[in-house]
Amino acid sequence: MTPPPPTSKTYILYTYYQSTCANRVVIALHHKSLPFTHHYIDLRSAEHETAAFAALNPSRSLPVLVITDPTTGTETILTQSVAILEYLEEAHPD
Ligand SMILES: N[C@@H](CCC(=O)N[C@@H](CS)C(=O)NCC(=O)O)C(=O)O
Repeated sequence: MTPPPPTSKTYILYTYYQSTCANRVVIALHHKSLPFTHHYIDLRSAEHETAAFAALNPSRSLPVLVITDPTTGTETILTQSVAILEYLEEAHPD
């Protein structure tokens, strides 16, 4: 098994198994061998409509990628699957 590329950043992906938009980000993270944590948001029970989730993404949609850089303590929240894919390609080019 190929070891993951060095990255100091941690990734949390807010996702749901029936979300095709979130699944394209899952595919990209696996393709780039980037470790990440799934945080499931149950679309069928409208968990994405809760105030807690709206605080994370006011558009109340998946996916959301939370990027934490432990060296600076900064946390970046990205939404929109294509924007997330662009970020991953720029941060971790093949
Ligand atoms: N253009 C957005 C679309 C996001 C989107 O519509 N996500 C769906 C899941 S695939 C969602 O969260 N739907 C819940 C809703 O809109 O109520 C993207 O590509 O990320």
